[in-house]
Amino acid sequence: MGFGLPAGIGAQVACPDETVFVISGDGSIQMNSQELATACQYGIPVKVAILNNRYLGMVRQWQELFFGKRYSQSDLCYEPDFVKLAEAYGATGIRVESADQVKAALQQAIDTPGPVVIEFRVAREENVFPMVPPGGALNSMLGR
Ligand SMILES: Cc1ncc(C[n+]2csc(CCOP(=O)(O)OP(=O)(O)O)c2C)c(N)n1
Ligand SMILES: [Mg+2]
Repeated sequence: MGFGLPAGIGAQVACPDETVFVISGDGSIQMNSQELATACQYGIPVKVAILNNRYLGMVRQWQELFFGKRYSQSDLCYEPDFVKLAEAYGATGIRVESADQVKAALQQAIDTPGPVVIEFRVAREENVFPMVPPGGALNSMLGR
């Protein structure tokens, strides 16, 4: 968590002729979102796609499946407005709220010079599989 944006900035500097996308969760991007300042300061046109479920989703999924849905410290419903956050740094912010907006938003990000943040609002409680239960070995993996 937090590695994506600085790594994407580095990749974009190393490959100035490529389009570089960072794909990040909403929790993860907040661990280094201040690096949008670096991208803006040095004109590094990295594109950031945030998959925003307003949870530390991996933690929430464990709490749902193994701890009786007792959500603790995983609810991120008090988050910044990521479009405004991007704009506050001088980047471009785009919000996607439905599947039919995805393609146009990606094209807009590619066509826009400079750093761009796209916030994809996704289903809050979608799960990700396969996963290994707490204390389990790989042969007890769920959702294979
Ligand atoms: C620095 C760091 N802290 C904690 C973790 C443990 N961890 C793994 S995924 C996760 C939640 C990630 O939340 P988010 O970025 O919103 O992605 P989501 O799972 O919701 O898609 C956490 C806390 C980690 N991998 N790295
Ligand atoms: Mg999340």
